[in-house]
Amino acid sequence: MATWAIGDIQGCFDELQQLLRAIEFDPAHDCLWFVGDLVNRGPKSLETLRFIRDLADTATVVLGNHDFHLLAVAAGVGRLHKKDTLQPILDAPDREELLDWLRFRPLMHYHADLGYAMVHAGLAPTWDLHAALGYAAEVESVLRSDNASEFYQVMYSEVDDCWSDTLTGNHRLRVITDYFARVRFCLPDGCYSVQFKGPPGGQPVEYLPWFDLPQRATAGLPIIFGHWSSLGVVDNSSVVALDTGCLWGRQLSAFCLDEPCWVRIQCPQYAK
Ligand SMILES: [Mn+2]
Repeated sequence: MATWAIGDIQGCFDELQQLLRAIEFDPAHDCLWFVGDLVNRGPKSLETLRFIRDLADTATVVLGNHDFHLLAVAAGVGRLHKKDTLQPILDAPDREELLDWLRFRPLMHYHADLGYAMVHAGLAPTWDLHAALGYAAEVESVLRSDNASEFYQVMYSEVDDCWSDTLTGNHRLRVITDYFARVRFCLPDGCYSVQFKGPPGGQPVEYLPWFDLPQRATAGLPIIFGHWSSLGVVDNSSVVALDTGCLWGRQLSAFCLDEPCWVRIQCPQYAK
């Protein structure tokens, strides 16, 4: 029995299967955690979504920004971008079952026995575990409600912002979602920017990776995350970065939570 966390798949279904063979995944005994962005940009988003949905309780998934984008497009709110590869899902006979399953996934997962939390992108530095799970639940309840479309309409505003517990309504939901599903860099006061997407070093000096902020309230809790494919390997007692850029021709990674170790496979077919 093992629990493995797996990086951003983004429709790279064949590489996921190769990785599962490499870790000798046994669905009868093992569990998989997925950091989100199951779909988009890669060639087999529909196959990926069906496969992970069919894993049922064997798989734990948190939502990433590409998963949110799929939900918004399917709801008629978001528009497909040139590089999106979501059309086969939108055309699938089982699309409603797949989308319903997806919108019931959480934004954050925490497992007390294993001692790990998982998010797609990051957390606000002032949130402790309890607060973060509560803020995630606020967005989750809207995604699962009839009001999800209103939220999708505000979700895309690519503006920098700051968490405050006084935020209300859709603004509050968007800021919460930005931390969980989009954040990379923050200022020392915890405000975030969604403008800088490269590796640390290319951002203005006053910005830090969210996990490096001093006095981060979750500093004692190991956090697994994806989203930041240009980050490079980060594996310390505090955070484990799992997006190792399969979609960009680098690697798809699995990290074993029981006795920390890595398995990676190469994705050379996507290098251009
Ligand atoms: Mn992402």
